[in-house]
Amino acid sequence: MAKYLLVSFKTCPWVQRAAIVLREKQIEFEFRHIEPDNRPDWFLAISPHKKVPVLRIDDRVSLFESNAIAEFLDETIEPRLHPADPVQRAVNRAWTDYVPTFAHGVTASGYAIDEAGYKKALADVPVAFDRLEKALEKKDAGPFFNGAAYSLVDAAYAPFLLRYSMLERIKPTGAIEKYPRLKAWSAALLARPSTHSFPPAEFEALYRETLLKRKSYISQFIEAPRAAAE
Ligand SMILES: N[C@@H](CCC(=O)N[C@@H](CS)C(=O)NCC(=O)O)C(=O)O
Repeated sequence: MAKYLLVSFKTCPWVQRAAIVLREKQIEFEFRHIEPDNRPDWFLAISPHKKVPVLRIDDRVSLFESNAIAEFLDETIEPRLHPADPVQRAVNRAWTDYVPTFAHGVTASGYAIDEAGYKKALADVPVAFDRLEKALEKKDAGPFFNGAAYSLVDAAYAPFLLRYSMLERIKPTGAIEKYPRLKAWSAALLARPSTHSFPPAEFEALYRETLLKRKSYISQFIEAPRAAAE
């Protein structure tokens, strides 16, 4: 088996997507976290856009872009996560193409710096949710995007549904309640062990730290951790 190194920022959703695919395929890999504000020279030399994730294989080849990494892993290592049927595969790829728009739609509210920006960002959430709800309506019953079989679509959306759930715990909006299929899909993905690169509470604390550091509007609603029992 080849040697895999996944270069990461701890809270990067695109890294998480690649890590999920590695875990779903039970591929052993070294997970190396670097700091966004202090990217080492060895990393800059292997990452054309200076971004994570980079998947380094056998210290020889460096792959970048989470979708390209996921597709490569799916082509080279069993079990195949893409559907066998070419039409279904094309439909799945079309939905992974929608991920960046979905990601922006459901998580931009976390990065808005004032109330007006926050409200504007929230208005995009139902648009993204509605698209996925309709896509899920066309599919078999869950729990996953294609039904019983886990796929690359699940791996691609899970990081953003997780972030949405964390934003909801800071300032609830209830937006997902109108989308029962999406809600059930999100619950299945969040319950899947492969989704998580860190223990969930630890990751939520890290995510909240990034929102506080950015001084985003929503960060004022983060409650200080409760003191231990008096
Ligand atoms: N389209 C890329 C997005 C990767 C990306 O935006 N990574 C962020 C961290 S989450 C990054 O490295 N940002 C650093 C920068 O933009 O300089 C992918 O899917 O891999």
